[in-house]
Amino acid sequence: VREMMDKQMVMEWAKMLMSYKFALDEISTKLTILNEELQFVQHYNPIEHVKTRIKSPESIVEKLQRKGVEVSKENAAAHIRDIAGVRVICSFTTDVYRVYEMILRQGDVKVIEVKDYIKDPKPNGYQSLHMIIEIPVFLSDRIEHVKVEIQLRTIAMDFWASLEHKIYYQFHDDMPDSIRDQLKETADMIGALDKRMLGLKEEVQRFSEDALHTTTSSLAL
Ligand code: 0O2
Repeated sequence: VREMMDKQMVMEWAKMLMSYKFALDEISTKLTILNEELQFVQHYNPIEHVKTRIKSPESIVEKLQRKGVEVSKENAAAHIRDIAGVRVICSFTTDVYRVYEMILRQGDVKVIEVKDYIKDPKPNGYQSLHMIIEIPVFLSDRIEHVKVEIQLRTIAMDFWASLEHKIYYQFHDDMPDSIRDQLKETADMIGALDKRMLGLKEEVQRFSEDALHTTTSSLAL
């Protein structure tokens, strides 16, 4: 790809990708603020960790060619919505939706599209909550509205998706049925595991609330 590009083009693409990097910085800061505020106020942090990535020029060009669109930075911005990607990993599904709601409430974030693969998993079993958002990036001479793809999922969903991604790259569309079936089975197990862990967390919470109640009642006596 770099051989295809002259010096001028490399500079222009680097400048474009810089805005995506700033958009990722903004989203990361927002998520850190929300997580730290909840930790401070409620002693609870819904986010386990956050990963960010910028698509390489090679992958952008490959995706444009796959879509049958002429390779240009204008087309990249118009046709590829995941140049900037954020993956938010939470402990429980309830946390995924909690973080999602908090992102929806951010005044400067415009939500372009939401795909809920937790409510409706993909046929292969893939689960995650996807959002395409747009955020303003304030540069020295202009404001750019930059799209970012946010993927929200639990640790268990992330574990499955990482392994499935590696297996998929080995076979592409020629995945043997037995492997495909086992991946779907393990995805169902991940769904059941997430439900069980949430139940366990709620049970632990009830124990702590009961203990607190007993302590306050005995203090009242
Ligand atoms: P990478 O390498 O992770 O970036 P679009 O990307 O918008 O053209 P689509 O189908 O509208 O395509 O997007 P969708 O369904 O929201 O999924 C986009 C991203 O979600 C993928 O990006 C993956 O990161 C993830 N994803 C979607 N389906 C699967 C799946 O079945 N398994 C796994 N492991 N991940 C999935 P990329 O660009 O494909 O890959």
